[in-house]
Amino acid sequence: MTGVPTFAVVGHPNKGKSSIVSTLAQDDSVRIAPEPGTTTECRAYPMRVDGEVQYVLVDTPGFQRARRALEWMRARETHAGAHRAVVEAFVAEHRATGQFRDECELLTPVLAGAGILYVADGARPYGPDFEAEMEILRWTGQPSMALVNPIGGHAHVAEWRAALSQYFKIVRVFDAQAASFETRLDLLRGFGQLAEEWRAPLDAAVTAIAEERERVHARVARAIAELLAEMLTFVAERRIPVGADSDDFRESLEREWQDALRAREREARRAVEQTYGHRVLQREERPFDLLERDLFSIDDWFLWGLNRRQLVASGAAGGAAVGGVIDAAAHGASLLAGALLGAAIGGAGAWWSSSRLARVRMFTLPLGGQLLRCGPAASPNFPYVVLGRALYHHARIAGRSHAVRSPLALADGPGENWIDRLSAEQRRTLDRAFRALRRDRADAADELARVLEPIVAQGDAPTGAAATAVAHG
Ligand SMILES: Nc1nc2c(ncn2[C@@H]2O[C@H](COP(=O)(O)OP(=O)(O)OP(=O)(O)O)[C@@H](O)[C@H]2O)c(=O)[nH]1
Ligand SMILES: [Mg+2]
Repeated sequence: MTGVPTFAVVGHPNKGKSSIVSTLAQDDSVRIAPEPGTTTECRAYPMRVDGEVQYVLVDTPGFQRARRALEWMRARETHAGAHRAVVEAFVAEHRATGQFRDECELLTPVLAGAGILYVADGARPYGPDFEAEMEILRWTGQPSMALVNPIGGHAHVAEWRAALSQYFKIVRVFDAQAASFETRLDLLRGFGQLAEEWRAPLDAAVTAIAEERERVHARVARAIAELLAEMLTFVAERRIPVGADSDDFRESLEREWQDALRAREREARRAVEQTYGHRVLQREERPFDLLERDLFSIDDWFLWGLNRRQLVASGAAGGAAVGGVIDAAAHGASLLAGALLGAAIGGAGAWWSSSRLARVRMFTLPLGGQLLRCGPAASPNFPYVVLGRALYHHARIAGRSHAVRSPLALADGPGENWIDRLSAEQRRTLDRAFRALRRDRADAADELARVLEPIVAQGDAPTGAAATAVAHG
């Protein structure tokens, strides 16, 4: 039991062993599937922080014939002190014959010194079948803990607790898919209690992982600040022949401009996902998925945390006219009413429709020809929409267990209005930073990243909207 603390996750087939490995190793490449027998070989997943291995989780196949295996062992049992030797003999003998393949495979890392994490499903009743598995594990003499994974509910958790506590000193309920970051750290501290020599390395691992999380927040804040910097300054340009009618090019240039911004937003999302170690994340392209709603669908803007009061406030601060659109959308009124209201407030409402988000202007080039330019985004609301979307996406990713295999999707809205959670000072600083970005001030993105860091961290709260995983079938 020296070296890096190593834990073998063992149990019956299809009880969420691989899911627990995936969550605790923060690795979404672990194979997880609804059918039993998905994992057929042991595989070690090291949890690294900054390249340093903190602990190792070993995924294993489930027990297939535990009762027969135990019968074999019992027949050769001489005295309790020899239990481990009998398990070793069992593996040595059957490795060669290929019998009890799964039992041999899963017992190998345990006999090599791994701690045991025995996984049970709290939604299914306890039965004597499991006793043979637990008995065999006890015979190995390795430090052990039981985890009840409430895969389909908590119906039998109490019953399992009672049974497991006869075999394991520590029994915990741990939901592989819904466990928050804090719950995971807490479980790791629990692993440290299994053996004296594991306590210090696991405490160190918890510290390292928590510090890493802060660095992740800083990286995400920086990624979002850079996204905003580009979104607020981006222009699309096209040279057009002298004498050509600019109207022939206007629409396609606007489309190009919008597509570029959409692509930039997608890129930033991928960067955030990677930062959290979600490498193979799938997406649901459903029309009602909020994350897939179009950036330029102004009807949806209120969903991103804007309400009329805030729009007016940010508009006033930005020195531009704003107001109606979001209010109209939120109340289901027509855009026309919004436009009129906006016009009444500020006089100018050039960006009510999505195509008017950015102005298209024509320039005559000194050496002949003309240049059509679209952008940059002029609406004072636009940075709040981009930021609202980015923070919402971040919260979904930060709260997502690496064991979840369903596509990233949402059933409900961001709910709480994130802007309301900001302090007045934060709002003022944001507004200042947005204006500085628009003026292309060199340090504006740095300043914004600094303001965003605590806001991003706030979005990673364990009880946030992100904690509710959406399961699809
Ligand atoms: N809802 C929910 N489903 C879970 C949870 N843990 C596992 N599952 C699902 O249960 C099924 C089996 O999960 P696995 O992690 O592959 O189970 P396993 O014990 O490794 O299975 P084998 O490798 O086949 O022995 C998968 O469809 C998982 O998505 C959980 O905490 N909540
Ligand atoms: Mg598995």
